[in-house]
Amino acid sequence: MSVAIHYHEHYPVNQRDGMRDEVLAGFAATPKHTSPKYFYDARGSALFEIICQQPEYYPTRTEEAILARAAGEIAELAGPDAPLLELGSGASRKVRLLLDAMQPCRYLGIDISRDFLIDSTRRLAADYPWLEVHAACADFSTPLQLPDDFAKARPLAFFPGSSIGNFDPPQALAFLRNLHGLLPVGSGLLIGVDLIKDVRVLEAAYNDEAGVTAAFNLNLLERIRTELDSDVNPRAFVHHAFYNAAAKRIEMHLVSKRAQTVQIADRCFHFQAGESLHTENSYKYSVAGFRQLAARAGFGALALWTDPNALFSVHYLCS
Ligand code: AVJ
Repeated sequence: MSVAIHYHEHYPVNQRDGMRDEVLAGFAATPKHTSPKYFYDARGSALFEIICQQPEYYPTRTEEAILARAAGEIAELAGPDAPLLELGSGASRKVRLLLDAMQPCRYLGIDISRDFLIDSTRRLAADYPWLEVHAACADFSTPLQLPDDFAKARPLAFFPGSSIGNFDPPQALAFLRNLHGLLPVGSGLLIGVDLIKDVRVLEAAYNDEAGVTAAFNLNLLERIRTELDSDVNPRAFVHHAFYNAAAKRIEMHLVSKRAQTVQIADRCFHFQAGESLHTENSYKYSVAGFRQLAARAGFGALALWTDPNALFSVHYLCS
């Protein structure tokens, strides 16, 4: 059976040119860095789903347990007619808990990984025949736009998984302000935010025994090699992830095993032995710290849920 979804094209058409320019600029900078949004090609999105199942990676199962417990309350806060909007929908698994509780008429999934997005929203449409399913491919580092049906109807926006943690605090503020401007007064933002905790628990989550996070990190180089005409060899780098307590963030790096020169699109970049490419930040917040940030973007705090071990938080904010 083929199921119809409504697809909205938002992503700049020259996706690959954008990636090439950004990757070249990041490799030319000191220290070298890349944006975590480039992790999510088809293989990267699939690896991320496997990370979510690792015993050390507590955020996914903890957020799911919180949502399972809070879904009824969330549905009441959102009201009976709110369409549901999901930012960074990925495999669209967690949102099923909200769909079951809210039974909205319309759902819009937004994600940067287009083929993955289309697959998962098709599956959603097949499993929820009463639901009008929309999909839009978009990059959250540029201002978002919403289709009229959603922007005007006081939607509930759902931003799960602590994806907000990928932004540094000024970017997170800009993102929340943009969202606040898009959501009419009276609409809600349900957002999952990872909490500051014991450094051993944090570091284990980004250094799983099975090596899936390492493979996810190294896949970025494989993507650069195949999509950007590069000779970079992922095996010449090692995964390194640690908690930077002063900055309240997990940092992921790819460390060069030896001195080497990497070519990308006719440009050469030199790595010293032990030099790193900084590939991701994942910021952690206290409840109060995140509420402060949200307040500066114009959001009020309506409700909050955490788990018994205070690993993860889900905030219901109002616009
Ligand atoms: C999707 C950004 C929330 O920061 O935990 C998981 C990505 N990176 N393991 C996170 C990620 C390495 C994840 N976010």
